[in-house]
Amino acid sequence: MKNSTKAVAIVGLVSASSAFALDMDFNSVDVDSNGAISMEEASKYPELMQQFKDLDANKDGELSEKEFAKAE
Ligand SMILES: [Ca+2]
Ligand SMILES: [Ca+2]
Repeated sequence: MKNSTKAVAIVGLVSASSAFALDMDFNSVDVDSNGAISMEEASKYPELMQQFKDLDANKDGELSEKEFAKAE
């Protein structure tokens, strides 16, 4: 019971915060096509920014395609 309530709440949050999580793919976020997503590029995607530091496994301040693949 608790889980289904939580799922409904999450669905509500996602639809309220627009659709960028749905069509966020590496090539479109990587505006300059250098193979890495800088913080500046990620800054257009608030949901990505929230995860940026966690996703940046090697702490170089950019997300490789492999690091980005872990984004939700
Ligand atoms: Ca880039
Ligand atoms: Ca990195």
